[in-house]
Amino acid sequence: QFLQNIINHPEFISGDSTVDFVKNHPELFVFKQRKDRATKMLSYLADVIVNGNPDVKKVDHSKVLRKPNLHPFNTNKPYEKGTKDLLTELGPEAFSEWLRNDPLIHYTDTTFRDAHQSLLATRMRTFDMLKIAEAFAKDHPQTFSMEVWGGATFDVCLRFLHEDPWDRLAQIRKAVPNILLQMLIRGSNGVGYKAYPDNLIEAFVEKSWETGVDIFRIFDSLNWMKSMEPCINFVRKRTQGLAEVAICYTGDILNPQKTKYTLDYYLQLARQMEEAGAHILAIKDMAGLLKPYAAAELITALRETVKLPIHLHTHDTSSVQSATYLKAIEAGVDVVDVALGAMSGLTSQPNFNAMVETMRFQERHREFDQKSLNQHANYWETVREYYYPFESGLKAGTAEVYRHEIPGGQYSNLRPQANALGLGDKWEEIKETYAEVNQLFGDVVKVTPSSKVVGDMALYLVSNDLTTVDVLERGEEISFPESVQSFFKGELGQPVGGFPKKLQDIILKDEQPFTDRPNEHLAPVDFEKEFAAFQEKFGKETKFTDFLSYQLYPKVYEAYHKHVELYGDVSKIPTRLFFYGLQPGEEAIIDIARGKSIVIKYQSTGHVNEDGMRTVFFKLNGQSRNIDVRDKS
Ligand code: BTN
Ligand code: 3PY
Ligand code: ZN
Repeated sequence: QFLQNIINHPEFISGDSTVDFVKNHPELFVFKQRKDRATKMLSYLADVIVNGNPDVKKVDHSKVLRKPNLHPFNTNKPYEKGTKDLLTELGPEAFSEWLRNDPLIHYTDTTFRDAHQSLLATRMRTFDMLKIAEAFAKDHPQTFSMEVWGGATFDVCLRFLHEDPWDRLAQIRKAVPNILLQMLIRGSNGVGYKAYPDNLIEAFVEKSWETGVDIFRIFDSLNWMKSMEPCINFVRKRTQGLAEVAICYTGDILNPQKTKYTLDYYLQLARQMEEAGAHILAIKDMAGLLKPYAAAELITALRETVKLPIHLHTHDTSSVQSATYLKAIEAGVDVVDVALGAMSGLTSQPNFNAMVETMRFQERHREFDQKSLNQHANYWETVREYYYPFESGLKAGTAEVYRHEIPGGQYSNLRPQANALGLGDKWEEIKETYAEVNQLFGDVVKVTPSSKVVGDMALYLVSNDLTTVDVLERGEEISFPESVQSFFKGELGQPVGGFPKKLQDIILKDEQPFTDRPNEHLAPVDFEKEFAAFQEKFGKETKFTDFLSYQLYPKVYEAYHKHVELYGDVSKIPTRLFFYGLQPGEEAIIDIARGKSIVIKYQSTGHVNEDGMRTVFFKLNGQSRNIDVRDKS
């Protein structure tokens, strides 16, 4: 601040300053506020106290939030060896072979990624994960992997939680050195919603591996091999991790009327993935459409078709997906994705605890300490309560999903989006329109980002009182949402069976679509030049990973960076305080760095003055500290 005051002084800027400049200007020593770490944190809390957290639309004052129920565990207990150690020992090829031949069923825990993406709009904070991550790794070292990164978490981390996603990954890695960590990557779309230059994806993959990712679950939102191939190669070339390539499952292979996504279609795709260098084959059933008897057929046929181990992922939107897992396990699937009790079910994954128990005394059972698994689930039950503003409101399983085919991760998002557009009471119509748009588009694979295109179109039609028939009959007069235009231009790649030509002409008007990889139209990133320019703009202390975040999400990163300048590292703030602030008289101890904690006591807030400001009175480590905040109401 002092230095800032000097260098911004007009006399100093004009070059008129002398050696006595500092002595002649005592006012330079009057600092508005010393913005140390603690003050920044107080500024954040003061703002939440006065204005609320802008991400929380409605605070329920009657909610009683229990203290997170963390069971006591011995931090001195050593880590038992796990799959991460095995991968290091064997290397990816031999590891893949080992997995394929291991007779017992394996489990991937999705609690840190897909479970909260699908139940709580991706809002789970690093703070709540870190409190239990080490205990999980020590209590359940026989877990196959933990999905902890990628998908929508990257964006939401920066945009809404104001956290550095790379830092989250590094910290989880430190707490979990023994179990494989996995991420979800959208092939050429990385962790974004559009195509990125190939060399950016390459750098992203390499840094992700260095920071802690072992398994890269690679998919393309249209099941387009061409879009996945570069990413598969980057994982093989730049890392010693595993390329897990995912078939996105849609439709119903048992329905003879459905001729697009047939068993043969999936088998052929699996062969191409094996040829492209996959270490593991994943079935990514993002909407939970894979029914039990279909799973039996699919897994049996896949085991005969490829030599790869098979990893099954589903969402329990219909509530019957644990039956799908049972059938898949009988048919020889190698790994299934589950989430800890309190974070499971409905649009999330099937229940880890219950699945383990179901398998007990069966041939393929893998032993887990059930009492401990339940303790972990209980922790999440209490933590989940803090996130009530982000619950989707779905109360029971629904067979409607077989009609609308909305992915679990999108479901919890589409509804608030609809509410925000004032379409809350048209939810039924939106789901139905989603299904109709899918047919209009030629029955496409729907998963991020293609699912977002279908969702945008459905919202657009409903809010403008249009039908899919109107689109075909008088589409010339309609200006379609940007994401829809971009999709039909080929910017997300090519859908199975191509675009419906007539509709494509209507939407693109005179524009020409492309049919090759959208990435081929993008200039590669000049890392040296652009990283230097980035540091020029955001400061020398920024890291290469910051630069990658910026490349993927420029505006989001910029806002995040500004937030950090104002408020510091808010990831250290306990979740209840982060979302709801403190109550008058409340005291909190916050660990702001390793071995360094501060005691904050919130006392009161003053009246709003003529400039629209309020003073928030705190005690920081027993000393008075006042923060002025603009009242935005
Ligand atoms: C899916 O469609 O398969 C998953 C959707 C993921 C939702 C994320 S959350 C933030 C962002 N905003 C959206 O509208 N969708 C994504
Ligand atoms: C994502 O891409 O975020 C998904 O979870 C897709 O299902
Ligand atoms: Zn999923």
